Amino acid sequence: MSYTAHIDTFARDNLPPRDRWPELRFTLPELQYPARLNCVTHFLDRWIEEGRGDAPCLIGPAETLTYAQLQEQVNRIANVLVGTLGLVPGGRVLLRSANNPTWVAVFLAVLKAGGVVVATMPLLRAREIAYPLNKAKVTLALCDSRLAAELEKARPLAPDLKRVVYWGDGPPDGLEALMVDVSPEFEAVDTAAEDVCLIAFTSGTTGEPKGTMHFHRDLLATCDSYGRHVLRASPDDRFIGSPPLAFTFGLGGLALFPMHVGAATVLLERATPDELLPAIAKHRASVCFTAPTAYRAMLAKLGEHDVSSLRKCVSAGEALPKATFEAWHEATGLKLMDGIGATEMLHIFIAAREDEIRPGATGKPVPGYEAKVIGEDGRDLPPGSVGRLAVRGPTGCRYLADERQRKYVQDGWNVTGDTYRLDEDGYFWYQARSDDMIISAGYNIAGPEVEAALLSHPAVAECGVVGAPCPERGMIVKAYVVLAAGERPGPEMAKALQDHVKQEIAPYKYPRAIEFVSELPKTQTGKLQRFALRQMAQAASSAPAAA
Ligand code: 3UK
Repeated sequence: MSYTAHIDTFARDNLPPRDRWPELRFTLPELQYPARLNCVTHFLDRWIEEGRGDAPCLIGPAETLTYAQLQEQVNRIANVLVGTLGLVPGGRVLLRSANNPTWVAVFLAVLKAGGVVVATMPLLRAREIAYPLNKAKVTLALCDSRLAAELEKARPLAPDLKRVVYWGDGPPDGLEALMVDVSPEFEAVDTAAEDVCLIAFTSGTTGEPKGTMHFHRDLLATCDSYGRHVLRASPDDRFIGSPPLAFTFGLGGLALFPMHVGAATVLLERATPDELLPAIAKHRASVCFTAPTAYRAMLAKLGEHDVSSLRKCVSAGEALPKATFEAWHEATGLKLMDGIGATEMLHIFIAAREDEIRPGATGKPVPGYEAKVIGEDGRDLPPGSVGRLAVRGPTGCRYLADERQRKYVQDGWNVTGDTYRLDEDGYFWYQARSDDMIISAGYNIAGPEVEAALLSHPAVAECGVVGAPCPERGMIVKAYVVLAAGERPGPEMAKALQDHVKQEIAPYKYPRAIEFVSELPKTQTGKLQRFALRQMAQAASSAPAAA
């Protein structure tokens, strides 16, 4: 066995066997890493050593932290984790909060102490929080006190969770109180480049979310590939955006990329398009990360805000429609930078720098990555054909104890589940998701999970949930519902079912459209035909609106 700093070896023990990993390739000089590294040294400690400790780092709702101030907080939290809370290298820590400076400080502290962060989306409900707690065998949670209710509800469902420390409203045993009496110094644990430091959960198409495991090296590799070669930010930049830090799109765009170049980042707890625009103006932000639907929504209100500070706008999470690219260019003079990323890959692997963008295409493989289009049989397809996207590079998929590893990684390549076309010039053109995932306003939503929530309502006999096309959100969640005998269809029933789903699972997953039907299309073996439902949804949305 190679070197590890982990004393608790759960994460390492539950990596897939090495022969099922994707081939990891380090083809650029900047992707050559030593066998031991703690990425926090590069993201944080380096800047203080280089005399740049007074540069602004995190701009939050209440406070701005310089790199030196953040380092002190990180060190104190790391001392609390190790000294007071008994974290050992390799131990998993659940992190739960909206985007704010404390999220970043706790994240870096866990990594500096050799621990593993398990991040959860702030909107998740108790059952959805319990799943990663149990799957990753988490014993310790750090949580914003404003999100205490659902975590407390999750506790009886997650027996391994022994201790929860809250921050925010100053309880006597809260994080702030524990930080007072500890040292502001902490030496980074000498982790291996391949020690796991992050388990990020994806929402699966069927059933359970998948835990993707990332190493210290991966967090640097995404910065040395996409960050360095495509984004090309400078220390003077101010980053801003909407994705949760618990989603790797947000982690990279709002924490890793800025800190890798010593820039500042504005962290907004709420970042709807209506909130993002004034924040860009107020903070004179220069680099923005959000979903294509948010750019589309902001377009209508651009005139009311001064966004002249913007220099680079990154769009990811779902395909960027050419019309949105063109309208944004028209309105701001800026070219939206589309990029496809995935939780499994950590961040973006196909994109284009501004001067190489071809509107409508996602781009070319990010330096350090290779991509190709393959057929159903796994063989390479020539340019022009439509097929399955396969990629490889310095990062790649390693699921936590999950058989679906065999599906995502084939012949050493990551097969993302997307359908693409490669053109003669090497540009990749997105076609569709190959599977059932509904991507609505940048969120991934699994139909079966919404179905399960609907079915727990007594009035629902049967249901099927698919994505229906929507100009604003890309897709909306649409439910086809067969009611139980004696129940009356209508707007009141639809509203009751929507409210019910919002109570059961994260509210953003609720079905925005509900259609009552007398039966669902089924296969001979009794299985729901999603394909047929999608066709119905498609036909309904393209039909002229009923008078
Ligand atoms: C889809 C896109 C077309 C695609 C993500 C940037 O979205 C991210 O991660 P997820 O695991 O979903 C991955 C899937 O989302 N997708 C993402 N970006 C695009 N489709 N054009 C795009 N530009 O189906 C992909 O397989 O939620 C995005 C960085 C980090 C991320 N985790």
